[in-house]
Amino acid sequence: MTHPDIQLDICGDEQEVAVVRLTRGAKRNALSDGLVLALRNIFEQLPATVRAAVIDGEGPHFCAGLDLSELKERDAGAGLHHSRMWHAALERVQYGPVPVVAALHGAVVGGGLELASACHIRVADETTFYALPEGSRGIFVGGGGAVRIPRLIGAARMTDMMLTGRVYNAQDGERIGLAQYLVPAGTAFDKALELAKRIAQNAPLTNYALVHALPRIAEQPADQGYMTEALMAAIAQSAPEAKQRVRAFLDGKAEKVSKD
Ligand code: 1HE
Repeated sequence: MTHPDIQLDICGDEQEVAVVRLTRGAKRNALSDGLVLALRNIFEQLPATVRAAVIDGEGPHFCAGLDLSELKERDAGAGLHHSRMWHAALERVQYGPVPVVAALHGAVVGGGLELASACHIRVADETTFYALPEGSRGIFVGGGGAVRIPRLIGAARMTDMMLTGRVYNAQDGERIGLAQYLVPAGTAFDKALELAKRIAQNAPLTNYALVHALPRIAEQPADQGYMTEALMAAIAQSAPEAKQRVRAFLDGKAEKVSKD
């Protein structure tokens, strides 16, 4: 199922990086229902060669959130299903087959911030700003933001953003944890692609552990978390690839950790 407002490109020497681009710049990449479903579909059907993905937005803004022109009178049941449709799509991003890097610029607002929060790494350029205008539109987050955003910045900051309409700029966004990387204007995509190519070189089982095990371990009570960690560690280190990588280091053939 293709959709005119989203594009998938596969790149890298081994077709290892998927670039998913929102292409609805004229509407600030506002997420219509069809676009949300198409996003889900893309993450459900990534080619087997893909080891990492980048999400990017065309035009001056990453994403203006929910397509407000579709926000019709919904009864409670329809509203519930609409929100659950977003959850299903963003769940495929967060718990899909590969780590996902968001390349942020301009507005990252409402559902756009919810989408960015479902990604594993956020790279923001200096034009980026973050807001949750749901409060001023008389609605609430519905795309998983109430779960994911407090885990990035804490419930108190999210409450402030929604109660007061506070907008965080790129510098402050990086400081409070909305993005892990802050880069010069116009370079977020290049940096995100560089990181995705680097991530794609990791052992697949390590990436799997980071996408699927780590967030669950972080939610577990400590004694269960330690046990899940031990099981995941044992599985990861049993992979032939892990043994080869450790051997390469011991033989002086692998990259050392360097601060430069
Ligand atoms: C839209 C949308 C949209 C722009 N739905 N059409 N999100 C918001 O409340 C954010 C609303 N948008 C904005 O505040 C601004 O558009 C921006 C700061 C993102 C960008 O400003 P600007 O000056 O570059 O663009 P613009 O002139 O406001 O918008 C260009 C066009 O995009 C215009 O349409 P046009 O036909 O007049 O050209 C806008 O109407 C259209 N547009 N944003 C529909 N969001 C799962 S629940 C999630 C809940 C939410 O996400 S609520 C927050 C919604």
